[in-house]
Amino acid sequence: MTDRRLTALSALEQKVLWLASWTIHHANHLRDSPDGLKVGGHQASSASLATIMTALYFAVLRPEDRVAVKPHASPNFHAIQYLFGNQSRAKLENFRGYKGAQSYPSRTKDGDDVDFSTGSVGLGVAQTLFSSLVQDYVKAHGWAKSQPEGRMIALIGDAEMDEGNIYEALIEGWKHGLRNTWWVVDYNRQSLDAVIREGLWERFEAMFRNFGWDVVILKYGKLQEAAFAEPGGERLRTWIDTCPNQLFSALCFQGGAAWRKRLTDDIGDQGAVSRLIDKRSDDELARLMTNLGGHDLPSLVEAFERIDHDRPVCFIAYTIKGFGLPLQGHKDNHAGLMTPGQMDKLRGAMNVRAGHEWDRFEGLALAPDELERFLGKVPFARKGPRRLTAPKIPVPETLALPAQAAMSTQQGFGLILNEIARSDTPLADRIVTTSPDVTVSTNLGAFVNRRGLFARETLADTFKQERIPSTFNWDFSPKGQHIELGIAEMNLFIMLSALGLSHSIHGERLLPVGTLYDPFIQRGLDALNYACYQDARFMLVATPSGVTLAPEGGAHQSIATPLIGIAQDGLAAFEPAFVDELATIMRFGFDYMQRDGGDDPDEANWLRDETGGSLYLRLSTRTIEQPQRAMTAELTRDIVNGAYWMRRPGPNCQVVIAYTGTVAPEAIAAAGLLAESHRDVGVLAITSADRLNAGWTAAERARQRGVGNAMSHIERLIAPLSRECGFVTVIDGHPATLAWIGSVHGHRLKSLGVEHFGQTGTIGDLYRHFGIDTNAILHAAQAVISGRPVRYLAALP
Ligand SMILES: Cc1ncc(C[n+]2csc(CCOP(=O)(O)OP(=O)(O)O)c2C)c(N)n1
Ligand SMILES: [Mg+2]
Repeated sequence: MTDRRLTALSALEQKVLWLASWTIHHANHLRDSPDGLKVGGHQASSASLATIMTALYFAVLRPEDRVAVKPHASPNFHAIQYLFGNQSRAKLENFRGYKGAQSYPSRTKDGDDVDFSTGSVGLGVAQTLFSSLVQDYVKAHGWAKSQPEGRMIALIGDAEMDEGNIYEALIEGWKHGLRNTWWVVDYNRQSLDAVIREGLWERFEAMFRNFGWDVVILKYGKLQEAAFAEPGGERLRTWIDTCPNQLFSALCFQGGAAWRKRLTDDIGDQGAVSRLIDKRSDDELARLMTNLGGHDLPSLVEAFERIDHDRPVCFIAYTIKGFGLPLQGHKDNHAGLMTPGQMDKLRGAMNVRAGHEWDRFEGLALAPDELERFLGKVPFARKGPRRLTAPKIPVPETLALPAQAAMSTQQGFGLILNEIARSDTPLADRIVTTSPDVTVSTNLGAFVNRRGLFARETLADTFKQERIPSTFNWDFSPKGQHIELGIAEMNLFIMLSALGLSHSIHGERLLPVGTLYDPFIQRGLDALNYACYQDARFMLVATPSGVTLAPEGGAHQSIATPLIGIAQDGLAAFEPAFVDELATIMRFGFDYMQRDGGDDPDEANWLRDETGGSLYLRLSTRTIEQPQRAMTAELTRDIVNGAYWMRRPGPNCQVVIAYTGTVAPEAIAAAGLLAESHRDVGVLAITSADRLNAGWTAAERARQRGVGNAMSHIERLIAPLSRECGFVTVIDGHPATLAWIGSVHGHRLKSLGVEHFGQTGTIGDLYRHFGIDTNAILHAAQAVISGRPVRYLAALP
């Protein structure tokens, strides 16, 4: 590296460390913080990565590269963007404040070009891997020709490597021939609570090599390398190599005199090495001992630039947590904060005048115009903001509906996708399906038969070649449109997150459809939440669900997922009962996924209909009779908004049965029986408790803020009912999903659903057991109707 480059990079490294520290200090001590909350976890963690991030952002990265930054290094990231002119002083001053720079880099909430959000450790790491696989997918399909291949880079805390989802991703990456992925482990040997186990790097090294990764260990800086070449240097190296993590950290904290004492005690009577130690001042000795690979700009830049292949690389970079700050190395430093006195000292050491703390080039050895020129030439920033866009893929007015008298929604899903797969449309070409080893059992088989599996290299189905009859054609090719995953559900969600950001990261729109068994949403829930937080766009199809899967296994029954569907931000949840509803919802979904999420949703469109989002369809394997009806514009709109009258209540309606999903036959049968004793019974088909509920709360908030005429879909639907009318709700899921409807206009309501799971049996057995069958609905109706008794009641089990 030339001297000029090194001088500029060193100046910027100093500035990153300063600005990040000042940002945190400002948030803690200089901003009004009535709740007294302090910024913990950032100071030491950021300092640990300051050199590595300087090397990457100011020297190594290219505009097409994408980075997931360790959550607590977000002050470094914002400081770097500030130096590039992409982040404002106001946002830095308001770090962690309302609409200020975010604690953890956020794609959706930060405005300074964050590539991947981080926060829940481990997820951003895996996201880089899947994003690289998606880049391969896009390239293999002949798209994004003008966009150079980027490297997907994760900056990882060493304790973050404890997260299991990283290893699940590693396996998946190996299966798919992962390329262009760099993981840089900030090996500071400290976590939140403690100093980590000895020798962990050896396990990491062996494991990564095992999975075909190149491993680069950055242990010593240039100063150390030079000292090792001096007489006695080898002895010093051996001492460093065998020094326990705890002791090394403690000495880093204590500084030069402590290093001298310890080294002299341990190896100081050995001639040459004594001279090596003695000829250095305390400061020089401390600088030498803390000159680890991860804090040495020339070593880092060289190591990164030496990579001349596209195989994945793991860099294990030795660092010191809190490097360059008075809390460096202390085992309690995770939440450590610098005192105003310490900050003054740092300010002095960095030549920053009071009142000039935010000046970009204050106190640096290099002239501002020279640094400005250097920054102007930094490759990473040459193209400006790096977010890409992609046009919308047209979605036909309607999706072809399978014509079968009786079907399950799961079966219908497979048939609808099959029809799309047969069509020669951009919609069909841009759909990419993926599933964690449940492709066939969630009915994706027909789509995969037509559109093939994706792999960078063609691989024919041996069974087909051998002419062994099989329902499924398992051919892999670069043009395939199904990405087969192993069982790990976390991988499904992070894959959907990566596929669902393709328009923004790779400049090519994909319409991802992922399937899994409904209960296993809970296995991957944090990753699903992460995908939503990043505003990735996908259609999640979960089937089978509830206790309706009956004999298939009590362990697989899902109860909580309808509530997840309501509560998960960024995800519009639907649970259709009939396949024509499903086709309507999927049609809406492919459009909704592509709507522009640029703005925050406001009170008027709380349903995010303008901003769009992802979808969750909870489907079932239960075959039920399909209604023969025309899909009118009104019905379409109501299905999308969350509910419609399956049987419109008359003027004397005393009871409404509101159902969701696969219990439709029970609800309709109960209404039929009730009609014999009670007039005008209504049946409300709820296709989305989520959207219905969101609309209601949004309208209420709007009214509270003065929009007097705001009215939601559910309010409008039930407005004609008298206050005396009772409600029975029923769902194969937690009864709280629909219970809130009683509060909309103050109706008496009984909510039926499932609260315990694990029992197997036929659907009839289980509906009776859990009290969601026709008889249970009649009992509940009896409880909410005043007056005449309900006929046909049998005893409940
Ligand atoms: C899934 C998850 N669990 C726990 C946390 C809380 N947490 C944040 S950072 C951290 C320790 C991180 O240690 P390391 O990855 O080594 O980074 P360092 O602090 O050394 O920079 C923990 C436990 C989190 N952010 N995400
Ligand atoms: Mg650490």
